[in-house]
Amino acid sequence: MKLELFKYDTCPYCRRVMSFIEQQGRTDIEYCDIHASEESRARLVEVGGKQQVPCLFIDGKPLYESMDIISWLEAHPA
Ligand SMILES: N[C@@H](CCC(=O)N[C@@H](CS)C(=O)NCC(=O)O)C(=O)O
Repeated sequence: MKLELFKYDTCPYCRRVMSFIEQQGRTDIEYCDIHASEESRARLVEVGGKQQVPCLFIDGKPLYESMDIISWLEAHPA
């Protein structure tokens, strides 16, 4: 399963998700920083329909909302 987290580092909701990922110790998530990469920002808007972060792409399917992302990660450990 391919997991990509669209984020930027000063976003508190992104930090919440990233802290959870660190706590879980999982390394199967690729980070896509929408402030560092115009390609990532454009892909988020194109696929997700909006620029809101955090957004977890699960095999290319977008999941928004930090608490929903955390719940999904909790239910699907690496
Ligand atoms: N309820 C959302 C809030 C996310 C949110 O407000 N993200 C901000 C950045 S900190 C954002 O992307 N704002 C721009 C937008 O919504 O287009 C969550 O918990 O993930």
